[in-house]
Amino acid sequence: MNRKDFMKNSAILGGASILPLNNVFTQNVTENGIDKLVDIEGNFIQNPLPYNTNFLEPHMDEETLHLHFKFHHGGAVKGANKDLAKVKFHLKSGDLDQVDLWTRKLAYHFSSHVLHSIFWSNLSNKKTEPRTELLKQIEKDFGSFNTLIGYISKIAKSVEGSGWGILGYQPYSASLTLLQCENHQKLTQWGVIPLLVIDVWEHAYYLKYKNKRADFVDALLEIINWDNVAERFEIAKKLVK
Ligand code: MN3
Repeated sequence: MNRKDFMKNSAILGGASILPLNNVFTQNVTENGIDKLVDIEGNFIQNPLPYNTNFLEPHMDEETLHLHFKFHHGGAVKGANKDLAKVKFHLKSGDLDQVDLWTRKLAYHFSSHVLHSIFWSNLSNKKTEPRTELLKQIEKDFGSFNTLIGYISKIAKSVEGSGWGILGYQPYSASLTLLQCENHQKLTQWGVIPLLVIDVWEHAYYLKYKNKRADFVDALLEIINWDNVAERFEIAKKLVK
């Protein structure tokens, strides 16, 4: 991102214009302030990782990050494009026999694309903590930052099967809320905008952490980029104004 684009995005972020130029999220925001996940023709696109594949060592090993980004996230993007093409094909042909199948697949693949795109930007290689407006909202909705950490940790570790622990902004109640998402698309609340997502599919940790999902979640919670979560919180509030 060049300086001009950065200033444009910073203007959208309002008070967040003091963010450093190398902030990982500012590389991927659009003029609307949310992640750009489609090209000009509406095809789903995967943005490059905002860091090298060894950036999250030792918390997330390089091989896992490479495989996860390229094949799991990348596969979801390919899948979503195929699903959308199939939906359009069936709508055009007028034969709707298969359209329910591709609609379900699109919900699964595109939700995976959204969550993975947020996930990469949520991580850092150093310890940070929420400040200012985000911290105030956390204290209002959960009591304290420590309580939130305990809550999201429990939610993420105890997902049944594959899924995500998610902190989101719920515009209908103007509050933060947690979701224990199964697969990529189940157990949501309508309207929630994800701010922080923790991938607990086995592909996210099995090479390094084996069966110890809880150890992986504990390690990830040490490297959350709370500045990124705070940016997402500010954008979420602006989007629904
Ligand atoms: Mn994953």
